[in-house]
Amino acid sequence: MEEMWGDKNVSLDALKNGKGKFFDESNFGMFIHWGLFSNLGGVWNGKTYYGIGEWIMNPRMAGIPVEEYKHIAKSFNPTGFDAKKIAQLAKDAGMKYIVITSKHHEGFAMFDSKVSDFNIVDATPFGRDPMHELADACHDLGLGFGFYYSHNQDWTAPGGTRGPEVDKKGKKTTFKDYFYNKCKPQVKEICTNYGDIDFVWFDTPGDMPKKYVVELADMVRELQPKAMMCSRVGYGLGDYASVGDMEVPTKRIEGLWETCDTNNDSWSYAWYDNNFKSPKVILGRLIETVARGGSYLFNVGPDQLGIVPEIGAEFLRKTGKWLKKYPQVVYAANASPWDYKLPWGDVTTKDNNMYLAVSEWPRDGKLYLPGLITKIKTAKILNPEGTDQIIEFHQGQDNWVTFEIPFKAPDNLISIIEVEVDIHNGGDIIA
Ligand code: H79
Repeated sequence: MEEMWGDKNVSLDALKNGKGKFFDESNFGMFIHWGLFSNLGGVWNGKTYYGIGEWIMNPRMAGIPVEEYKHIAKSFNPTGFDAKKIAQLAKDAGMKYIVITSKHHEGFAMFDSKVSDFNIVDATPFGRDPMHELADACHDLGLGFGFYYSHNQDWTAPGGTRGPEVDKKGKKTTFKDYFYNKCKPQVKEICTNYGDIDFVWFDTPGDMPKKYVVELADMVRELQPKAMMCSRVGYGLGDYASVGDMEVPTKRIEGLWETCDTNNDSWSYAWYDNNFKSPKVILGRLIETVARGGSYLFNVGPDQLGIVPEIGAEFLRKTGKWLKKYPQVVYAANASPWDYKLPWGDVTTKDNNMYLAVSEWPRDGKLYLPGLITKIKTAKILNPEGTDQIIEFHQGQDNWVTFEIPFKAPDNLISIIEVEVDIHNGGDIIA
């Protein structure tokens, strides 16, 4: 099956007509993978399966039969789920929006669905609609909110891609049955029952027939005209491009785009996975994404009780503390003049400033910038807790710039040098 990722040919309308403004300026959001698979946490019948946890049902992992998988719902009781706490975590991390899995490939609806009773309200002892609670919490904190919905794959619904081929009565089903009996009506539910939503995030369109993709996209447009739709809906539709899973592009990409990344090695919770990205790594990947012109959607995986693992949560709070010190480096910031990462870090721009985000602070007291044509006015190390430090620089004939910097890194995560240049002089900035 062909995965239609990295489809960069989406419409630029949302960039031009203002609909994409919030997305364009946010640059940092929270992705949440939470579903029935979270109740397993990577374990089936006492055996641990390593890999991405939300794929545990797949034959390449545990290969769980549909009826046995459905049975997992009976013990799914995430009483630790606290929507306000999760929304507050996103806010503390400096994230501007949340996108959560309303239905992943497993086919389990994490919302109150009248379309299929394989949902969190009807099939579990929990009996609450956590999507409603999270939508409200985001609204209260001024965060954007949206849903992930796997529209093509459905491993438990008859006719869904990689799903059962026959219905309960043994009658042969087709993708069309799944589309009209489940997919489209459920997407209608998530686009109707949760007020205005900001994102609709489809995934893995594969070889889903175009007519269904168009029909679905048209319905989303009609029901949620302000929602930003991700390009993984398929066929070049959508308002912004989504590059490959966990991919930080190495070259600039024009237009609105996002990369999704995760805080450890899985999207959904896996008990053994403590390989959490540190605040420095998160910030480095966020800044690199913004420097290539994109937005960074960073995932957490709440566990079987609905709780975000604490190590990852703590790393996110530390990330947010740094962003509070240097918000201008990320929010509404634009791409680097350089089309690539530099040896010591990366560059974002805003107004007439370039922000040199130095993660590998040079030990020899000199920091180089290659091929800068436009003249530098001032350069200073930002020190939000004290006085900014003006630094000396030399802009040579060959356009190389040398900054004289202190031997010790000013910030133990990523240090920021603000360089004022005449970005809008109409001429070239770099050689
Ligand atoms: O939701 C997350 C993933 O579950 C979803 N996209 C992100 C956002 C996704 N769908 N498909 N894929 C990712 C790629 C699937 C990779 C696989 Fe495998 C390779 C599936 C089977 C072979 C990984 C390795 C899972 C099982 C073995």
